[in-house]
Formats: sequence, C-alpha cells, structure tokens
Amino acid sequence: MEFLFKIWTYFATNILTQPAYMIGFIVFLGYALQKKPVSEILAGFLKATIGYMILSVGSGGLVNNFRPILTGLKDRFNLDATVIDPYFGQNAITTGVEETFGKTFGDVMLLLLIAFIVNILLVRFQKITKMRSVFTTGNVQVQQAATAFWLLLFCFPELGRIQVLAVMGLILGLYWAVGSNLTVGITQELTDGAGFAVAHQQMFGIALVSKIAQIWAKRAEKQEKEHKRLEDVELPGFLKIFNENMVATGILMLGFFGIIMAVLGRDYFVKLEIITADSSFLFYVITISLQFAVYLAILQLGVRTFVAELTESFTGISDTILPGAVPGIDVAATFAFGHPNAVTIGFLFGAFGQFLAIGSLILFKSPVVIIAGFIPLFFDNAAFAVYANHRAGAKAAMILPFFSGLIQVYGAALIASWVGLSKYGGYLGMFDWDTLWPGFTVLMKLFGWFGVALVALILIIIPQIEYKKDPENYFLAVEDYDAYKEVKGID
Ligand code: ASC
Repeated sequence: MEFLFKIWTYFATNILTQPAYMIGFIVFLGYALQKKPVSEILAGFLKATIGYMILSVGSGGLVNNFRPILTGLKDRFNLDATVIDPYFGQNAITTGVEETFGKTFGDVMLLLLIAFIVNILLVRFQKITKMRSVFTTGNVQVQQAATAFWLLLFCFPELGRIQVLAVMGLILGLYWAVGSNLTVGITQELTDGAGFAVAHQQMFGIALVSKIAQIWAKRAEKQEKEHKRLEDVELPGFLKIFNENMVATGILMLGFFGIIMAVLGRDYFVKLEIITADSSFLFYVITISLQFAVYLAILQLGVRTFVAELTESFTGISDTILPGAVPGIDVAATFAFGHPNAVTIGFLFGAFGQFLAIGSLILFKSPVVIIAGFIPLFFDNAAFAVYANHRAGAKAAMILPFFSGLIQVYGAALIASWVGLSKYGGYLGMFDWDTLWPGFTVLMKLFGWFGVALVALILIIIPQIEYKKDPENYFLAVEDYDAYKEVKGID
C-alpha cells in the first residue's frame, strides 16, 4: 500500500500536476493503445509536451508581466486589500489554515487521487452518469483542492481527516466531471469538433455565458436584427488598423497598461528595481504593453502544436478504456479557436467591470477591498468573450465579460470576507469560485450534512438534464462530430 502510494505521489507530483507532461502522457497512452509504431508514439509525446510548454510560456509570460502591475495598485494606494488570483489564494490558505482551523493541508496528493478516480469512474459509467469529460489541468486542481478544503472546514470545523478526504474527494471529483462535461457541446461547436472540453475554473461560467449568448442570438434573429460577430465587423477609415489583431492588441494594451503604469509612476518601478533610475520609462511602458500581443501569439502557437496530437491520439483512449470520453484541458486552448480580438476585448471589458466594482467597494467603504488579479481578469473574461462572440457576436463579447467583471469582484468580496480568507490577503477569485462555490458553501453551512448531499445531488442532476434535451445526439457530439453536424444541419 505504502509502495503504491509512493508511485502515485511520484506520478501526481511530476505528471498529473504538470499539465505539459500530463497531456504528453495522455498522447503517449492514446497512441500506444492504437498500437502505433514506437517512433510515432514518441514523436506524439514530444510534440504534445513541447506544444503545452509553449502554451505555458505564453500564459506564464502574460501572468508574470501583468500581475505585478495590477497588484502594484495595492501598494501604491496603501490598500489593505484581498488580491483575487489563484496563487495569492493558495498562499492565503497555506498561511491561514493552521491559525484559523488548527489544521494543515497535507493530504493534497491523496485528495487529488480520490477526486481523480471519482472523475474517471463517473466517465467510465457514462451510460448512467452522462458525464463525458476527464479533468486533466493539474495546476488548477491543486488550487481548487486547497480552496475547497478551506470552504469545507469553514462549514464543518470539527471534520476529521478521513471525512475531509471522503467528502472533498467526492464533491471535487463531481465538480470536475460535471463542470467540464458542461463545456463539451459548446466547445465542440466552437472548435468544430476538436474533441476536447474545458477543465479550468470557469466551466459553469462558460456554460452560462453560452446559454445567454444563445438566447440573445435567437432573439436577435426573431427581431431580424443583425448580430455581427467580430469576424464580420469592418471598421471604417483609420480604424481599419484595428482589424489586424496584433495592431489592435498593441494599441489597446498600450492605452490600458499605459494609464495604469502612469498612475503607478516611474518611481514605483525604480524602487522595485524593475527599471534603473536612468532608463526610459516611456519605452519600458511601450515594451511591456506590446508584449501582451507577443505572449498571446506564443500561447496560440502552443495550442496549435498540441491540440492536433491530442485529438488524434485520444481516440486510442476513447475507443478502449474510456469509451465516449473527451479530455478536459486548460481554458487557454480555446483562445486559438475564437476570433483573436475576442480575447483582448473580453479582457478589457472584464477589466472595466472589475474596476467599476472595486471603485464602488472603496466608495462605499466596504470592509473588504478587492484588487484585480490578472488570472481571473484575463483567463475567465477572454474565454467568455470567445464563446459569446461565437454565438451572439461582438456586442455580447463586450457586455457579458463586463458583467462577469462585476460579479467576480462582488462575489469574491462576499465569500472571502465571510469565510475569513480576506484576512490573509488572497482568494482564488475565478468565476465559478465567485458564484457556484459560494452557493455550495451557503448550502453546506445552512444545512450541514444535508447540504453536502444537496450539493452532490445538484451536480449529479445537471448532466442528466443536459442529456434529456437531446438523448439521441448527446454522445454522438463527441463520438463522431461530423455525423453530429449532419444530423443537426450545422455547416
Ligand atoms: C489559472 C492558473 C494558471 C492559469 C493557467 C492559464 O487558473 O492557476 O496558472 O490559470 O492555467 O493557462
């Protein structure tokens, strides 16, 4: 037993929680199950791993470049604020959990094992559960496990180790399976059958945005109004330059970060030794802002490199050990399938929403002030814009992320202060954790064990409802997307 757990810990530390290797491993396994020649298996593994590493350079570059600028606002204005960012959230939990609950969170790997097995079993028995997607994004699984641990202890402070593992293993496993399953159909639609789902921190958010966008588009059709997608928007005269994605991103980010960096002031960057006293602040601002477009381009290259391998190899798994399954992967993978400007627009409108909400917290002297973290601001809202634009066009890609920005700040402020995490300066802050999980917490706090059962039941019912809407084609959408399109008359 001890030995088996050691093997698992090795696997979880080096592969499961390192998505580049996890995706590589899945491709390896998929091709091996297809009995491909060793050379192809190896090439597939390398291409997928390297592709994912390229994506990580893009997303890591964005986060590292822009996170300090946003959090800088906290220092600049001496705010005692909670940063909404998954890594700040995790730090807050590590620091606070002992002081608050007299416990440490040492069982992460074991918990991941249980939740992962729950997820796989739910997919294995998909004829009954109707769940089709396996969550593979390990870096966010760890953050979610930590946050769920805190929320659960907040509701049941007396809980013992085994009970924590059992309850959380079940609920997290369900959340991963149900949440990523919710994105299967809409992601197939967005990517024209690329064969993956989203496994991240805004899966319910994406489902909600897509639903609203669908209603929006239908209504526009009924009223015979146009709902222009970003792809169809032709800007006149000088504005034409915005049609070019890199130019648009460069100009917009220069405006956005230029203002924030000007507010922070040159001295702030000199003090942090980011620039030297005699270097040009203007060119520093220009360089940093333009790098947004650079990292976006890198991110998209990474996605293109690994997604094709993943799609092709995964049939080896979905034809054998996990019939009818799709892999759930990082939300950033969807960015390469939307209009490139959607990503930028989602980020900016999300930022308007967040800044407006933060302003209102300060104005009304809220006991908790939130600082926008780059990860929720970008990865949630960019994804919402991509899905919204796909279904309902440019306006939806602006308005829905704007509301998401408001919800992220107010939701995070409420839950982080209620459960006592704001004291430690950070909260996960991604969309599902500002909306769905606070809802779960209310249920568990109010109704105790009955509340836990209720949460599980709600999660279990969701895929059943989805299935009921279209029983004939529900599984076809992942098994054979071309046939699905034909049945549905999609071109
Ligand atoms: C997160 C998180 C990250 C990013 C990354 C996006 O939630 O913790 O590091 O999003 O997964 O590609």
